[in-house]
Amino acid sequence: MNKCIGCGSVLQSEDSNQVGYTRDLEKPLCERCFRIRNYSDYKLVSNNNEEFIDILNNIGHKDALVLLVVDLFNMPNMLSSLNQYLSNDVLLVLTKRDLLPRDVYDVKLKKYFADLPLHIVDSIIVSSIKNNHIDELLNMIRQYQKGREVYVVGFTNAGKSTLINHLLTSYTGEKPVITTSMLPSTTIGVIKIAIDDTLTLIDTPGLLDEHSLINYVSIDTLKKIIPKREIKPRSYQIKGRQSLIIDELLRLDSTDNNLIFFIANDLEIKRKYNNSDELKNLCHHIVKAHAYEDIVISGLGFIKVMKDEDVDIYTKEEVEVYTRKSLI
Ligand SMILES: Nc1nc2c(ncn2[C@@H]2O[C@H](COP(=O)(O)OP(=O)(O)OP(=O)(O)O)[C@@H](O)[C@H]2O)c(=O)[nH]1
Ligand SMILES: [Mg+2]
Repeated sequence: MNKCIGCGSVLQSEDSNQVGYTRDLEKPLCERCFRIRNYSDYKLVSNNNEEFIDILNNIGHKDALVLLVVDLFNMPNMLSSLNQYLSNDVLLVLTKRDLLPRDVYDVKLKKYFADLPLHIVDSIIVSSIKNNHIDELLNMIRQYQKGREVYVVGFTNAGKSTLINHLLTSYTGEKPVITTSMLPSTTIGVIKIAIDDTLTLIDTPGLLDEHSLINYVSIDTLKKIIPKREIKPRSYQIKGRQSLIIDELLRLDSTDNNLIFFIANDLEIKRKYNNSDELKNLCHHIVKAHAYEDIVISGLGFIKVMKDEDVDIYTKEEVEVYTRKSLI
């Protein structure tokens, strides 16, 4: 039973619509990985969380160190639910730091996660793309490993495989092995990557956040909503009643407030002063936001609210909209 070295799926040549498909079982990569790597041709696979949860439960029953990788820009609301599966020592790796404004204090970001109901031995803020704090991370892994296996877990798209590739290329000089992409469920099975004789990192498929917008948009839209550079916060002084509209994705109605949007720079925000019906066909949420809270639109970003207000939000039905204490 051969496995694809890029995504960890079991290679098969029977069904081109299933994961692991290849015409040539002797080749190391499945067709989907080959196409992502060579043509940036992304193919969405449908997945459910059952297998992922089995993997997490298995890890939870071992004396292993867990690196929990969290995307600082797009962290899921149900992060704390991971405590159902993981009783391990957890090293919290907050990644994609490059996407948040530089002037935010790292201490503040770390403090945000202080109450996570997991056995967190330490935490670190990194960026795989910008190579920030990767040496410190490796030192921490070695410090807390204590001869145990090291599993890299988290939600899909958090950047787990990118981080492992980065550690691999930095410390061994080898080429990246694991397939990465902006699509959910890129990694399908468990993949072991040896960094040296004493350290092997075990990549795992990410849990799906079924409430995230990334599951419900086309690949072209996905390219726009996933930020590639540091996000420039966009501030809107709302005088009277106004609507702010982002593509076909979101409408926000607010009165006399000050709102700061943290979304990808490529997304245009249109301001409307008249009471048009644009996007009112989308699912309506009345969000009770308090001053200095974020309204989070799962998968799209967040909006910091400066005054208490019941804000009207219209977005796709499947997408979760909620408030949290402000991250920034
Ligand atoms: N800006 C930025 N993007 C990153 C960083 N790390 C990963 N990414 C991007 O995040 C996306 C997802 O990365 P992956 O490494 O495939 O994520 P994953 O957690 O392995 O996802 P699954 O395999 O689906 O569970 C890719 O588009 C990466 O380029 C980072 O430090 N900064
Ligand atoms: Mg992956």
